[in-house]
Amino acid sequence: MKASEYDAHATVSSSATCDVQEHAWAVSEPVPSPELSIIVPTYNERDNVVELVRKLDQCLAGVSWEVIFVDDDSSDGTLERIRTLSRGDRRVRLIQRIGRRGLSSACVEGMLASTAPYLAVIDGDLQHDERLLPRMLSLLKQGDLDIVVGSRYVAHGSLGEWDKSRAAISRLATKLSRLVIPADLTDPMSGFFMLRREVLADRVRKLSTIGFKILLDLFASSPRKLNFKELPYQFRNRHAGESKLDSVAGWDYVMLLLDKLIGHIVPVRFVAFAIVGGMGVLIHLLVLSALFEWLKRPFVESQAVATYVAMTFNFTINNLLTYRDRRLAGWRWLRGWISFTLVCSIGALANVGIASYLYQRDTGWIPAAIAGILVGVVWNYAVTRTYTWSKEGK
Ligand SMILES: Nc1nc2c(ncn2[C@@H]2O[C@H](COP(=O)(O)OP(=O)(O)OP(=O)(O)O)[C@@H](O)[C@H]2O)c(=O)[nH]1
Ligand SMILES: [Mg+2]
Repeated sequence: MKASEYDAHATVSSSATCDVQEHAWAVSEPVPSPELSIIVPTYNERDNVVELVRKLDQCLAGVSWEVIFVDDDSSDGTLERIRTLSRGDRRVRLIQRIGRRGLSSACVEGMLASTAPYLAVIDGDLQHDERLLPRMLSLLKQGDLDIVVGSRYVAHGSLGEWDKSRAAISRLATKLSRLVIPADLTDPMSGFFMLRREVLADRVRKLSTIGFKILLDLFASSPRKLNFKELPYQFRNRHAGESKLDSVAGWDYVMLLLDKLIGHIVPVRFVAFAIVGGMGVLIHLLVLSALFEWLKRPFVESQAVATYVAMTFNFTINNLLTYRDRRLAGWRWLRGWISFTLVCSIGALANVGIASYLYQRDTGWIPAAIAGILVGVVWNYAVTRTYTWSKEGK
């Protein structure tokens, strides 16, 4: 970056640094932190990041800003591009997350890594209109608003070239969002907004950070009604690269809504784990009847095969859905499968042990079986959560 740009940068945010300048150790001229951090979640956006920074630079003249890319270990060279940019321009920062996925959690981590009083979130594929950022900032600086949202649904906003089915799905998701946000926000699915730091601080511990919909999460986690304003923008086509929105995004969305509705009573991951477990029982019975009834294999052999098929099914589906943000691949998948089957085998022993104990003490067979199943599911959930899908992603 040119020296003159740094000078402008320092002048704008000098008020934020007066405390630091009083410190005895601040012998050289301190470089003030920016007033606006723009958080960009990225996953395989190699051919978009340079153009995005160029456009930010163009539209944010006179503003003290930085951009924080939060990248989930892209494999297409995005990281190298961002590092190259960052070496030449200290306004460009990078957080690389390993063994993790998720747009919402990436945005939250980016916001927490900044000290700026104003925080914006924008996609990395240039679909959002970055030219709204200066207006968002000046509206927030007036002091009455908590958050300014880029909306595709207010007058003069549009979905761009979305086909009918995608527009219908987005409208349905917007309607469903009313279950958890009473606000008359027209575009809670928007991923483009700017907020004051205090707004994040007030609700950061209540966020679900599941899936793609961080704005909805912020509104639904609010202890009080947020003062917001929506600005229209026209959703553009992707500049380069491919969409990361897959068929499982709908599942994430339902989990986010469920977490907001019942998460304070029971963890939503546990609900998902139990649903998958129920599906596993059906698979078990199907395989068992195929082997034992139709193929006339011995019962013990059929039961053993059915058990391992059901466990593998459960592991695969939980890896794809319940633990989508920590999903395992390659060797880690195999190691995860081994730990999952070991833990679930102990869970099955506990299940049978508890159920037999209760049955022998004249508890009816149905309550005894349910108690056994509950103990087994809770054990399996609690232990695989720690060992199979550990947060550290090891
Ligand atoms: N860090 C991180 N970023 C992600 C992840 N998934 C998507 N992103 C980024 O989030 C932004 C939005 O994702 P897109 O795939 O463009 O989703 P979308 O805009 O709703 O869908 P399209 O209109 O099809 O592009 C992009 O900058 C992605 O690179 C993820 O798991 N981790
Ligand atoms: Mg996009």
